[in-house]
Amino acid sequence: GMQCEDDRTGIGVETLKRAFLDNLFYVQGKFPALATKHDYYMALAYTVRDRLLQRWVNTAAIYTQQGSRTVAYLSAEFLMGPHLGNNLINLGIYNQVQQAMTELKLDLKELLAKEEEPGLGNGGLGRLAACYLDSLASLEIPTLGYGIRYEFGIFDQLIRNGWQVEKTDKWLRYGNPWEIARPEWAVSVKFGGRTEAHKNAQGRYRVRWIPHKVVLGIPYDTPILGYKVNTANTLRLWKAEAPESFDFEAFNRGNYYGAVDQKVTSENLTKVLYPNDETYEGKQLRLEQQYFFVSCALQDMLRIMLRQKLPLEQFHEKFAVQLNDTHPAIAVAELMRLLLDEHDMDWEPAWEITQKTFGYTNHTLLPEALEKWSLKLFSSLLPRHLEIIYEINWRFLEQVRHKFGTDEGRIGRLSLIDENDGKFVRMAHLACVGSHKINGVAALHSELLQKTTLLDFYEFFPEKFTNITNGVTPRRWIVLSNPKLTNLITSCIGDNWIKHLEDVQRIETYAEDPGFQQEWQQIKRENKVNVAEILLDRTGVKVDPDSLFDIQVKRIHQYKRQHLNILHAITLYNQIKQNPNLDITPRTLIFAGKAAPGYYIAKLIIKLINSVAEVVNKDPDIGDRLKVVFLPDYNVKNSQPIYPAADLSEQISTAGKEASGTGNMKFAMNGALTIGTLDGTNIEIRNAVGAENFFLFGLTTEDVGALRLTGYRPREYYKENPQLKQAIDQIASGYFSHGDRSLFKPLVDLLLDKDPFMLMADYQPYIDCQQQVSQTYRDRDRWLQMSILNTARMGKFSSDRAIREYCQQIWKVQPVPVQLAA
Ligand code: 26W
Repeated sequence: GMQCEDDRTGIGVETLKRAFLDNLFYVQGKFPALATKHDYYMALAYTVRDRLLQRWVNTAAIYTQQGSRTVAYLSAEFLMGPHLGNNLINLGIYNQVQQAMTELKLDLKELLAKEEEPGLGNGGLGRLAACYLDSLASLEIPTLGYGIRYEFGIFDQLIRNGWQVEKTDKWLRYGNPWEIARPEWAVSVKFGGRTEAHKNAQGRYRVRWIPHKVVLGIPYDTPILGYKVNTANTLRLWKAEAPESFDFEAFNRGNYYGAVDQKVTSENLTKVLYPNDETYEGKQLRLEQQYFFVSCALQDMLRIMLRQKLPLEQFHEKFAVQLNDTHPAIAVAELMRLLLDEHDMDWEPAWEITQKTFGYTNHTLLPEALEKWSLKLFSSLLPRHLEIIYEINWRFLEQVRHKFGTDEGRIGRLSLIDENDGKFVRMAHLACVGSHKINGVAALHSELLQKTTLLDFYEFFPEKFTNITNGVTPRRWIVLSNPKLTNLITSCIGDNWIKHLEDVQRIETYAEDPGFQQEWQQIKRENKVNVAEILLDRTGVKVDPDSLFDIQVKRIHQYKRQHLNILHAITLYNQIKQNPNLDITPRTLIFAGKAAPGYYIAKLIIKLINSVAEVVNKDPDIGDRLKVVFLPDYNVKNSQPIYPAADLSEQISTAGKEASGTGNMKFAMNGALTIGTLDGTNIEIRNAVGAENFFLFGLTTEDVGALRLTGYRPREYYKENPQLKQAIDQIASGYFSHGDRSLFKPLVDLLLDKDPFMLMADYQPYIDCQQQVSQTYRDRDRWLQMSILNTARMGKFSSDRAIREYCQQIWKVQPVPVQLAA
């Protein structure tokens, strides 16, 4: 009846209260006297989910009716972050829900904090996928995100005695109200075994794959609502299960324990996210995960086509499939296999469809990140795919010979098979050959791809290459994270900027307005007080909200140079110690980020940060002039208050190493000034905000290359620079490690002998630039004007702009507006 419908869709405060109490009773099985905070969170989540479902079902109905062209975004990682707050923003009901909770004597903030975030990603690449899903829905583009439903996402980080300790992330422990299992759409995925030839009905040779094992893929769907539209797209994540028939009946008759064993092995497939960032490991399970979700996704797309009665020859017209790095690149061979072996297509049309279907985004130039699989492993797991890859390679190299003649050097460099040192399948090469477009994620990165890593491919098919500079969603990274700044901006220029971030430029006229500056400063201060409370609560360190908040938050990696930042901290410390009355600009240095569990030097850098923090923070000579804090367990939830509280954003990677960076955008949008190198998107941010509003330092990519060639001698910088020498000597002598000289020796030796990321060369320019930062911060009006101009000029870095470019340049897909059925 009417009453029931209204309770599940209505957005008035009274309706929301009634619906919330109804869900508490009928879903959680609790009445208020017995309910925990978590019960209240669940009741609210289900109340919000009801409102999403109305839009989700309508969206699905319209896409099915219209047979809409659809983007399929294939990614091994989706770092979504908490759903509740974001859904409240996108539904436009944040304020009503806040009031409803207040009237029920509950605190919305506390309930939001109860959500366990789905940390199904490592860092930049996974979070980019999440921002892109938000923008795709907000731009009303039909989209399916396909990935893996890891039972354990990225580990939780504890800090014990200054060291990182990893704990498994049990995010599903208390249930996940945002997903709906769809076992009716399960698919089978084969592994191992052998192939054999047979003839089809027309007497043509075909190949049959007789697998060693079969695993079931069960899809779990999460609705992805756009901002103030009715579009709710789907994130479809696959869980591996043992097929009942396979293990319990035929295969293991009479062997109950063997059968259970089989089940455990199958379910291990989607058990855990690999926590490596930017370092490839040739682990069998990782290749199994990649093939599993890719096969599930492509079979799902074929099912959708068959249901919509579309001929498979139109696959590339129905779906634009994007490969998020090479992790899903096996899709090129799998689509070929499905079309050839399972749908009886011939090679030429299947190959044309395949190339027209895929686009490939590259996210890294680091050689240690490029995926390659040994032929031994590959052939034992995916024997049919290896045959297909050989055939693709043979035909491709024929074309290369046709264009360039027999240039064996070039052919060896382009081959899908690496034969330099053992034999490997090169996944980036498979992705390049199997796609019609290849893009980098920032202007510099795309240029370097064409000039270095993918030069031979660029020379062979230059028309495939393009750049699409990354972006982030202003809904999560401004509206949800920084409500106070959102209100100030909206009170000046209305709220159109939330959908069209270019419009935020209109606040430029207030950049020198004293009243506006005053409010801007007040908001930044309140955001800093908030983070000061979090730091006190999580680390016990008390910081001064009036000090300059200097923040570096990101995965810990040598190329990102957190240790350069620490050398600056030590330098400031020494300057104060040498001159106890020194009138310096007080600073709080905040660090956060996880190290890959097997990355020894990164873990040592965490220990160094905490060791320096311990000495600096308890030294009475230092007082409030310098504090160093490491905030444990950096994740999406913990990061949201951080960006709005920053005065200074540290983006100090060695030039040429950071493909794009996206944290750099989140900081600048929230009014932080950047100290950074000419790397990744820093370059474009600086061009947008103006060179006079950006603190630039350091070697350029060209300088780095030239210095390497002429022979880089890091120890010379150390010998010739007394401040640098003092800092390094202190680390080496045990000054920060209770006299232990061995602790940091590996790091010190690395810096003085090899210094692969050129900290020694960039040290003095960095220190000088930081001095400029300190000077500028003392000029309050100047700093505020710079801060306002940074926010005002960041419009380009909305993921909406990036997604519009993908739609036009790569996917050729149009919006499909959704109306709600009455
Ligand atoms: C196979 C091991 C492995 C795992 C993850 C290699 C590489 C990765 C990712 C590609 C690492 C990653 O997240 N790269 C980051 O992608 C962001 C989004 O484009 C960029 O902003 C970052 O600069 C880039 O480091």
